[in-house]
Amino acid sequence: MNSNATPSLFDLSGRTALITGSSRGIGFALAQGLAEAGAKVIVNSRQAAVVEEAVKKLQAQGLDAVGAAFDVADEASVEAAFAGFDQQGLAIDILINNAGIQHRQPMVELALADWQRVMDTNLTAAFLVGRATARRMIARGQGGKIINIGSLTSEAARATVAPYAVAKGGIKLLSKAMAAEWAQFNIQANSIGPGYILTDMNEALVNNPSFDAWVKSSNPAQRWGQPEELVGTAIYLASAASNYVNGQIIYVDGGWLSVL
Ligand code: GCO
Repeated sequence: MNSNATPSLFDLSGRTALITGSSRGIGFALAQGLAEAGAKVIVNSRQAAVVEEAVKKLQAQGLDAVGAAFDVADEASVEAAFAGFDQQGLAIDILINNAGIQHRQPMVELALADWQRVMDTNLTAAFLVGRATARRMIARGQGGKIINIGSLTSEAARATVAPYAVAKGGIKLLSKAMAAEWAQFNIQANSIGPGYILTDMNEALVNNPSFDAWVKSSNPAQRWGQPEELVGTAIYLASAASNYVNGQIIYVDGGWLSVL
């Protein structure tokens, strides 16, 4: 491949990307990374104020960013948001289902409401937003990219995070289900499985010396990952470079799942 071909392969210019839960952490890093690769990015969170703050940060860097505050776990909120995109002429070419929450508690103590809240945000939301996105991609006849954010717990469970792990296991299979139904419409749906990443959600773990030591001794890189280290894989799965890749999960975990 000549050197002139590579930049267009990963270039996201002219594409519009919705990244759910992108006011901070992994979502914000992915929004920034896709914008730097040329995409127009739609920043999402439930709260308008944090969305606006994140959009301003990206715009201050000269990046093409707009905001959309809606609750990804609420069907009516999702449908209203997409009706708004339709009215604004915002056609989503790339969806990253990133929104997620964590709840750490032994199952025998876990309330059904907490189980349901995690499942609603970490799994059902990806279905709701994915469905709204795919309906429009299919209607437009141009296909597109869906990236669902999984976890190491898409592959193996850790005690006290059952609803999170079950949801993330579901995310892995949801990408495969999306591929099964939507590949014929030139939609590629894949997952990214981050390892232990330095984010607000994991602050309590980072600050726990024994947990911190466990993370560093459990992956051959012997360190936590940075949110920005997920951007390259996201650009790959969001770009023409992955047009024949579907239903896969790529673990960005320092080698954690590959070694005993
Ligand atoms: C936990 C963490 C993990 C990480 C990540 C690992 O409590 O174990 O929150 O769930 O966030 O998902 O891949």
